[in-house]
Amino acid sequence: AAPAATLVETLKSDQARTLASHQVHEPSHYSHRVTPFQQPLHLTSFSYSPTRQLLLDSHNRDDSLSYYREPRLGSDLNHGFDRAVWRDGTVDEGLDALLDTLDHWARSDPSGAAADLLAKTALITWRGMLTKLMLAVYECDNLAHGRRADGWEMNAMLVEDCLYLEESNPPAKLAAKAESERSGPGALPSYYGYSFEAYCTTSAPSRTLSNPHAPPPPPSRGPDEDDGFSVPNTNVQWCSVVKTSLGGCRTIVGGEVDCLRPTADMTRGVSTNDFIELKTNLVIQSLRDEINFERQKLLKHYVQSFLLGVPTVTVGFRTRQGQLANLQSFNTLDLPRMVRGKPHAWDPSVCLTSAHDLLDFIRRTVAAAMSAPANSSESTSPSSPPVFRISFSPHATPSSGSFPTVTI
Ligand code: 0WD
Ligand code: CA
Repeated sequence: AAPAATLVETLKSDQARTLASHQVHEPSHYSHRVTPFQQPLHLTSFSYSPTRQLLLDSHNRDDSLSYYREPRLGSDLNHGFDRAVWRDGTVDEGLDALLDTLDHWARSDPSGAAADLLAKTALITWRGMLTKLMLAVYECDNLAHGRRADGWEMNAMLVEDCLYLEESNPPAKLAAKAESERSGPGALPSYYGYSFEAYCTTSAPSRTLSNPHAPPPPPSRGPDEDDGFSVPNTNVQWCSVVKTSLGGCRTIVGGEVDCLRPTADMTRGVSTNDFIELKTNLVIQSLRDEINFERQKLLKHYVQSFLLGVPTVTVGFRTRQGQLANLQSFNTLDLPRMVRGKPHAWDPSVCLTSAHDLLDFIRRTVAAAMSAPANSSESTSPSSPPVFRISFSPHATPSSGSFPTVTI
């Protein structure tokens, strides 16, 4: 059976009411259409402080920004594990930081151009949500090939023709996730990612605003010789807010950026050209590892980075025990060519076209439900628009028949 995905119900009434389902087809179904995607343009930024305070004023919004420095091979990614500070994962932050930032950004622009841009925007969301929409087609493909496949749930709101999408995080789900991230068997591997970031970044490049052409900071020599390693605090984040357009749909996306190239010149403003995404991966030891890396990891890294205009993905390959064994940088836009023609190839235009179809389905279904006369009889207060739950299951579900779907 063809794989697919379904959107569902309003959350206002507690009973789930399925509004419509949308099948996600096999990748080849989408390969004959091209969906344009506009190069993302950085609009503004915000930081989360070490205590998870939201910083969005012009004097502090870049406080958590950091710069790349070359880590020393052999670095021990276990370093600092016992002292790390972990964000409170049980708090559902929703879209608050993004919306507060946009509000502040628009109010700080006396020309009104920022407010005009917001008024014309048709979609506002986190980059992570668009990543999920773009990868759904390949999750179905994973399932069709007997591999592990992930589903997801989001909330959608339509306000003045702008669609807002956030992750659906019921308290029980957040609590379980937070618990397993910190104390489960995945806690250490997840720490390795944060530790790698700490080895690769520095908050204070040797270049300053008054001396923008000083050489980049020296490479880190590891914690034993160098205190440049600052113990990870997962509260700290720097996020870029960009504008783009997906298949003609004007979109604003917020996403976390790990660091900037050391040559970035902030006096000229922020450019996505300087963004670097950091990843860790187990060292590749077999053909099977290599295929898995190219089919699963590079696809995810590509989509995630592409959506924010991040041109470089730097992967730290580590041993099971957490020693940094190797380092490799990829040009994001070269990644599709690396897998083209291989049996496990993936196609970015398939991701874009299937995501565009999904967004179109979500918007149409939500708009129809909101204009339906039946809706006015429900206890929806006029001041708060209804929230719709979107579920994607790559697996067959009773409501979707024999194939997987996205349901509202
Ligand atoms: O469930 C939530 N409420 C989520 C919130 C899920 C994912 C992200 N977020 C928040 C982030 O904290 C940030 O403020 O949304 C904002 C933007 O995030 P994004 O760039 O859209 O997130 P995504 O692309 O999914 O992930 C980027 C990074 C991850 O790095 P890796 O290299 O693993 O992709 O965001 C981090 C993580 O370091 N991250 C999170 N940070 C805070 N809360 C979360 C999370 N739940 N999940 C991933
Ligand atoms: Ca990262």
